[in-house]
Amino acid sequence: MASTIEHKTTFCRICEPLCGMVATVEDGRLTALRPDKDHPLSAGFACQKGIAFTEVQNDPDRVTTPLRKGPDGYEPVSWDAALSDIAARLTQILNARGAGAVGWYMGNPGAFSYAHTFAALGFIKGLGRGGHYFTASSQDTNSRLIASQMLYGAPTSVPIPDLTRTNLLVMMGANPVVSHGSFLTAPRIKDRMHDIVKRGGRVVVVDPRRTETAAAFEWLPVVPDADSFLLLSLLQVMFAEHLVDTARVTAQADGLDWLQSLCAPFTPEFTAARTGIDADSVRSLARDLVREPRAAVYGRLGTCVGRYGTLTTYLIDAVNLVAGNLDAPGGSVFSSMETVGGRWQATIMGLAMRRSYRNRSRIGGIPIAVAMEPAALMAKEITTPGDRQIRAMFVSAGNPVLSVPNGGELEAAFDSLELSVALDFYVTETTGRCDYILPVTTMYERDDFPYTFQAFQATPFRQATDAVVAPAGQARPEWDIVADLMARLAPGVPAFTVFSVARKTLGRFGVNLQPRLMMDALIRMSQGGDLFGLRRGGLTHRRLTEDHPHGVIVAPHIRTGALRNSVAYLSRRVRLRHPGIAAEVEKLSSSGHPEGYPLRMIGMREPRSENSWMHNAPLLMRGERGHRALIGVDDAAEQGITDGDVVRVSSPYGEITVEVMTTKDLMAGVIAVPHGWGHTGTGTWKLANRAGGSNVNRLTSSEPEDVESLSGMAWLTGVPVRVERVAG
Ligand SMILES: Nc1nc2c(c(=O)[nH]1)N[C@H]1C(S)=C(S)[C@@H](COP(=O)(O)OP(=O)(O)OC[C@H]3O[C@@H](n4cnc5c(=O)[nH]c(N)nc54)[C@H](O)[C@@H]3O)O[C@H]1N2
Ligand SMILES: Nc1nc2c(c(=O)[nH]1)N[C@H]1C(S)=C(S)[C@@H](COP(=O)(O)OP(=O)(O)OC[C@H]3O[C@@H](n4cnc5c(=O)[nH]c(N)nc54)[C@H](O)[C@@H]3O)O[C@H]1N2
Ligand code: SF4
Ligand SMILES: [Mo]
Repeated sequence: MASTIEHKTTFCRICEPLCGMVATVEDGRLTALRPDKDHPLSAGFACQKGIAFTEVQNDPDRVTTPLRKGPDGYEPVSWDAALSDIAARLTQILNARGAGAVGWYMGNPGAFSYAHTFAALGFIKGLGRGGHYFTASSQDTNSRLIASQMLYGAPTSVPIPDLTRTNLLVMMGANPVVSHGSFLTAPRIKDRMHDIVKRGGRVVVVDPRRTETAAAFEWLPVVPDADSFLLLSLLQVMFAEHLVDTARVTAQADGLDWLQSLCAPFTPEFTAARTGIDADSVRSLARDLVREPRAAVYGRLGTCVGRYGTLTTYLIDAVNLVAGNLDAPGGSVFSSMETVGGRWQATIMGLAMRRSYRNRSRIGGIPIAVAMEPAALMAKEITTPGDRQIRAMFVSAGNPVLSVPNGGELEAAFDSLELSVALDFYVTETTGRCDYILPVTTMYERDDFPYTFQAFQATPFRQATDAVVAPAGQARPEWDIVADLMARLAPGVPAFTVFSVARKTLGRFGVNLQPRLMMDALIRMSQGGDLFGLRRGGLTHRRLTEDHPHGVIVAPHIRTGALRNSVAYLSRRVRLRHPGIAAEVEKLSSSGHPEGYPLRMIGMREPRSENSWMHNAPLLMRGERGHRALIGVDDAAEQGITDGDVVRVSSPYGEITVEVMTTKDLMAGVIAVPHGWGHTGTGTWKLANRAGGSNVNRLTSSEPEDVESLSGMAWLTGVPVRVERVAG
């Protein structure tokens, strides 16, 4: 029989640019992926990870049937057997201890599936009060979100640089040439940054390492975790040199005087010793940011995961505001779907989130940022007895043993649970500790609309996709699994009873209550949408997939002069004054460095890794790739370390051994160690295990005092360490 070959247009959902892809499907099987030349933004670009996804899709190590842990390891079971047993054991735990005994951790890939996000949150909230919800955000973005909640009243109001129009882009703690951009959805981001230079502008990269991005543009080296000092001094200069357009800024914000006195002591001469950036450079950068009408400062992972992530992020926005660059073309702007009534959505969301922020984590008493508890405290939430001690954990799309501080502690904690369930397609260092692994669909086996990233689009753009292949084996989408489990729990759990009744009632009218319906409504009510028929030819979910498979640019630029829509405070004005921020400045000023740990550790993303989960794809592991750290040539020489040596890296919290390479591209006193390695054999991914590596999060702290106190962020950069050579 002749085989059928189809070419289906879709998009990649591994990282944030969401590059257009064309999938070759032969007899129902995904056999190749190539970049979509007709995608209006990615225009024929895709990276190695995106192309290699075929190998993940068809990986012989992939889990495609439900697995139950028995005395001799995992054995396949039916869905019915797995879900009935999970429901029964969960019911028992709920009856004995209540919803507070249950936790859910959703990892990074969850954010790329709207249905998954709804499922995870709906499940844990539906169990009743007290359930614990964790995500990768407390290792990634919560400081950004809380800075927004403080300044604009809603965590969802996150400004991004107006990439396509700016003439001066200051990038702090981001390496988009490798990461492809984060909280900034801009396919071909490197080209877009080169465009800035081509039109006569500048890109300044503030980073302790001369990264791939810094090497391509201007590098301004900074001591890890010292960005707050730099930003305070930029503000100090703007005020001291009377560069501030006070009328403009006071029209947008309240508390400018307060901010001025907050930064007054931080002259560039004072901060130079802390940041490694001389006073003249600070002064000229401050002047440039004010004088260039199209300038923006952008911070990302590196500025979010230090000890002062919320403060640093707050100060980035404050610099943009004070320099006159907030909500201005080419400045720092608010992208949004421009949904009808969006301003009121932000207001309601803001109220709800500011309310939930008053709740505290059981361990450590940290405010609950955006309804997510600090994952750094997850192990202690599992092991510390008392009311709301976690006894059952669900993990979806996450590998927290490798991604959360103090991986060793978390491993032991997982082993002590009464029930643990993973929704994943690999047996990993985390899922491999769970009682059950429930097989999920990959991104190409589900329909999607990248809801999470709509507010970060540098060019307002919509694309939706249908599944391009059927689920492998018995894999199911997360939403389906959760709905099935909910139905089996329903009788005992009130929220689920309501849910089941609503589903059944709507079902009678032919409506299948699915998150897709909500996405469709959102698309229809937003910029370019059909407004439920009021705008002829406008977009719907179906029109997007059928008539616009390559996606649609809905506006050439982000709308500016619309700050009021993004501010959720009833005043509609940015709020600068916050005692919590003043307290952080106080802490910053008195911070020190522990003795015996002369170096500071930073992270490093690699072009051929995606956090922990793509080390099993042969294409990405060519050339005997392994885990390697970088150390500066001078620091290496001092310890007698040469290329390829194995070193012991110790912090006050733990130690690892890792191979190092020396480089001239690091500031003195800094070592860079990639995360996501440490495949030790709990997982069954053969290639990943062979590559091994070490879990860098054995060096990071899970002590409540080391969790950032405003947002619950994990402390992942600028960690004090020392290095000793152990072998050649
Ligand atoms: N290839 C690849 N792409 C990825 C990922 C991946 O694992 N691999 N992961 C994805 C994920 S989950 C995310 S969140 C994004 C993140 O994407 P980005 O936000 O671009 O983050 P990173 O690439 O980690 O770059 C952070 C930079 O901050 C620097 N840095 C560290 N500490 C400090 C500091 O104290 N101050 C300053 N100014 N800089 C500092 C580091 O040297 C590094 O260059 O990338 C995504 N894209
Ligand atoms: N030291 C240090 N630690 C870090 C970071 C750092 O820079 N330095 N970065 C932090 C950041 S930004 C992040 S985002 C986190 C990431 O941390 P996590 O999200 O906890 O870990 P990942 O490695 O992304 O694991 C993703 C898991 O999801 C599975 N998966 C992939 N696609 C799907 C899907 O569609 N559905 C389901 N159910 N599963 C899927 C994969 O098989 C894998 O097991 O790590 C954080 N940890
Ligand atoms: S850059 Fe990200 S979205 Fe684009 S192909 Fe690579 S992994 Fe996929
Ligand atoms: Mo992330």
